[in-house]
Amino acid sequence: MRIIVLGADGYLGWPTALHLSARDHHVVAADSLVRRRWDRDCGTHSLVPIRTMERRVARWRAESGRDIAWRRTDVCDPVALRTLIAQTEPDAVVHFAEQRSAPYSMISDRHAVETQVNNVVGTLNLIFALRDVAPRCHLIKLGTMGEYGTPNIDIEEGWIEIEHLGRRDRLPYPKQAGSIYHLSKVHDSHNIEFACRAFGLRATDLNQGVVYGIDTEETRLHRELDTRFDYDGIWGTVLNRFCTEAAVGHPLTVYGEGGQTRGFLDIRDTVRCVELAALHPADPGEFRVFNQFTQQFSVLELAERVRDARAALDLDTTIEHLPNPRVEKEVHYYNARHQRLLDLGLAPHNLEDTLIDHIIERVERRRHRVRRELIAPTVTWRGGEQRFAGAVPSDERRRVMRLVGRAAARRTASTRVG
Ligand code: NAD
Ligand code: USQ
Repeated sequence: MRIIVLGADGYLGWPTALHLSARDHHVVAADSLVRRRWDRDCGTHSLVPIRTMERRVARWRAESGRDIAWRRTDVCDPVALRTLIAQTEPDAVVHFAEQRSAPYSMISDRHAVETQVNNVVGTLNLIFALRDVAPRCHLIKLGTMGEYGTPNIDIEEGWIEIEHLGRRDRLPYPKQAGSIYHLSKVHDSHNIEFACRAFGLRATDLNQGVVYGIDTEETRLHRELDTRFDYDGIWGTVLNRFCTEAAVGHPLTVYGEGGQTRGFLDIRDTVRCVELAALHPADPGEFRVFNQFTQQFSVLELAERVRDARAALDLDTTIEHLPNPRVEKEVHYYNARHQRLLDLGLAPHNLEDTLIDHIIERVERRRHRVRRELIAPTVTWRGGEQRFAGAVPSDERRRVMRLVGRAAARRTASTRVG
């Protein structure tokens, strides 16, 4: 198949491009490299050094004898995106190219707007480019389990049968996202579902859980093929953070009670899920949703898994319950279906202590690069991030942000009293 991977410089996009190329698909890798800029703006960095895209594809050619075509492209540039699609004539486009951090989207109004514009506009550009240039192409879109929130009923795969006042229908599953970022994914899903109905596009929305892991079969071939690994309070996801914290002797940072339950998957399963979706395309006009995760855990369970894996090696790890910087339920019901990718042949890598040990061991080799001051969460849902340089370009702005922060704190206090 001819497959475009959008967001190919990212944590998941790069290993996916390699995985598809290794299986003889013709891969075009595209990215605007904006994530490297966001890292500079936030003062964050990938723990594992990542090479330029030019270097990565050259190394892949040297190791595998296969070509990945690299095209620097911003999906928010409609002309560039159309040109890429017209020149490639893809069978599938895998769309990873979004701002994907919930804390980043909550730093300030500017970051909220930037997140939703980047994500929603990019996806709209893609929808219209496909309609006009490649209407039979299969759109494989990375969504998120966080679109559903944590309802007190079972979570279905995208659609739910509802009986209301004696009538029945199959309707999109209700969404209750937990951040401005997660909401951008809800808006994308609605826009894509409409495009399938209105334009006859074929799409698979992969509602993915939280990913963990540091490498895949292909990235292991050479250190120049490494993918990025985030551990800081803005970009790091929970299990990768806990493994980093354990590696440097930092307490594991459980937010609040830690009963927050989510779907999780190994990065090796991400790349396989995308391949399975590509090999089994949606029908024309079909908007298909797969819940892409393999196991559910609470945050506290994960911390305990990491602590126990360390204890087995006679190493002490402490768990610290921090005040939760987010607004989210800390104890709740959670049961989400995730059958459809298993039906297509996914053989999950369940979380093993050996994998936790492997991530920690890889981090330990880079422990000199861990900047401990980046570990604490700095963005709160109610008050944003007052210390963030990008959010405070002027003294006046700094003053306003301080006031906003204080007002949010007062509101929270009075809500508690009330
Ligand atoms: P990442 O930040 O590592 O990679 C995203 C890539 O997209 C970056 O390289 C960035 O430069 C690029 N990008 C962003 N906006 C772009 C634009 N306008 N044009 C071109 N390129 C652009 O993120 P990731 O962890 O690899 O996540 C990839 C996708 O998977 C995201 O859509 C994310 O929402 C989704 N997802 C990730 C996780 C996870 O745990 N990492 C879980 C569920 C869903
Ligand atoms: N958490 C902690 N301690 C930490 C970090 C996080 O307790 O040090 C908690 C959070 O409060 C939250 C849970 O762990 O309850 C998950 O947080 P996360 O940062 O690992 O994941 P999240 O913000 O939901 O976002 C990540 C990716 C995002 C993707 C999402 C999948 O960054 O792109 O969409 O996972 S899901 O969670 O299923 O929506």
